[in-house]
Amino acid sequence: MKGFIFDLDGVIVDTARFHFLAWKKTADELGFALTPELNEQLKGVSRVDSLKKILEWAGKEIEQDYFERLMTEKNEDYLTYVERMTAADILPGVEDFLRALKEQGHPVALGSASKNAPLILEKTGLISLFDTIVDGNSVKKAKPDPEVFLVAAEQLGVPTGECVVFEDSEAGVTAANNAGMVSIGLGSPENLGHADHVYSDFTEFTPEFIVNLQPKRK
Ligand code: B16
Ligand code: MG
Repeated sequence: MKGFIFDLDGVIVDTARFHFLAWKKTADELGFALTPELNEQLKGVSRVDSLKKILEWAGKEIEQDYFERLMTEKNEDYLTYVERMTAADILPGVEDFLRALKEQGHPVALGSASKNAPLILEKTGLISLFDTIVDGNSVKKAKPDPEVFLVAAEQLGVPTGECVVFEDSEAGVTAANNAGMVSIGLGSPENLGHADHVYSDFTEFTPEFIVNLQPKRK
């Protein structure tokens, strides 16, 4: 396998808890109590679709202006947490794994729904390890659509069948499968059972794992 594509939230850093705190404030304003269980369904989902889901759960319909204002306020609140991020926020084993890939000369891309992805990679000091960043600013279709990963493969100059995707969300694994790439789920086999391989985190990978990865049969 040649190209390696990483999701951001839940794979490289755990920003889900910051998204949760910020969306909880929005939900409170709408008179709705957002639970950690419901927040699971917002993982990997774009900002606009996340607010649509919260409004649906709250049983509310609002004007476009108010919708825009809630999105802006949520993002401003989320950014107060992101501003404080450092390399200490990188999930276990990720940095060593990324450095090993670079040393072996593999092209590496980010494939995330977040519009804040470049800022988070700057804050954690990882940005120079990526050859290209494909994020919520550069793609239109949300996961499970494969667009984000197909664009990443194209920008890396690697055929889709020779790419591996690391994902923590159900929709993200489906997107990788839809792209015809090898999908590696980070999390629990209960919700990521459709991935080609499932691991709890990057400390579980051995160097042989990458060498022995086989392209997906069509
Ligand atoms: P932003 P990923 C996703 O990141 C998050 O999982 C999701 O909760 C968030 O709503 C989305 O990014 C958009 O983020 O508001 O920063 O543009 O998992 O695709 O890296
Ligand atoms: Mg994710």
